[in-house]
Amino acid sequence: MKKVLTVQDLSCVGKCSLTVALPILSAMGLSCSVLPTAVLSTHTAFPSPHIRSLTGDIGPICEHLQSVGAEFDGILVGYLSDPEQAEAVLELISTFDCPVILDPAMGDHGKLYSGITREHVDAMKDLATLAQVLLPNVTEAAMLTGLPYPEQTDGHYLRMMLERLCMGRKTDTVIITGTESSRERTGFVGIQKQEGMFSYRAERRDKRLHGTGDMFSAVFTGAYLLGKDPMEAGELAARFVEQVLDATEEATPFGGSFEKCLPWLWEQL
Ligand code: PXL
Repeated sequence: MKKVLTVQDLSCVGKCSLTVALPILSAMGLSCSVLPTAVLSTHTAFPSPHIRSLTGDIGPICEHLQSVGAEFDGILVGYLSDPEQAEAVLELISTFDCPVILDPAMGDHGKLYSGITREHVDAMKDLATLAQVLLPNVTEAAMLTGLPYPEQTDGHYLRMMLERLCMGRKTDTVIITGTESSRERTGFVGIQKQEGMFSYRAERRDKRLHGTGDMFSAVFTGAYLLGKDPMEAGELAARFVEQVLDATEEATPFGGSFEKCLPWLWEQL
């Protein structure tokens, strides 16, 4: 069984981060361990969540995991609640020598999430150089490259972003998600260092749902660690998100009905 560790927040209500990654990775047949970066009453799209950052706990947790002989085939890193956590995560990455998939969860639709600072963006840039796979949305790709956020994403601009993001010391693959090619079509564009560019397009759903980026990165990580190539893993992740959007009657901050789509996901593997 493939073993994965996922490092991101635990939001009690409002499905995102660990509350979607753990069930998705388990349903895909991976053995999934978790390291919460923070505990929040809700994700930050709800007003004034209670937040307990676990920055000081990441190091001791990591040391103990190492002392009991824990090993992983991959690490999925998602939302961090403060920039100091990036340093603790860098330590963790060097302790467990395995591929890192980074979803640099910092913002969407051209804006940073509430509570995310410029220092946070800089810390995420450092972390990005050590990841094998980067899964930013268009907003996060703009933050990481320092390029302006494009209201309209044209192919040349996305290619420039991909090439810049792929320059990290360890980076092999970058996928930029939520690349709307027209009012009707959305998808992703990717690059793999040796293989070149790839892309995926599908009909755009008229719903904005919180946590779909986290679902994408969880499905991608599961498929990638099970041996699918980045294009196949990305396509499965995108199709899963489409299923979730279709299965969710009302798009609220409480999150999508991804649970209904887990049997479908299992059938695809
Ligand atoms: O889905 C990204 C995400 C994850 N975790 C927390 C968030 C957000 C986005 O707002 O607030 C706590």
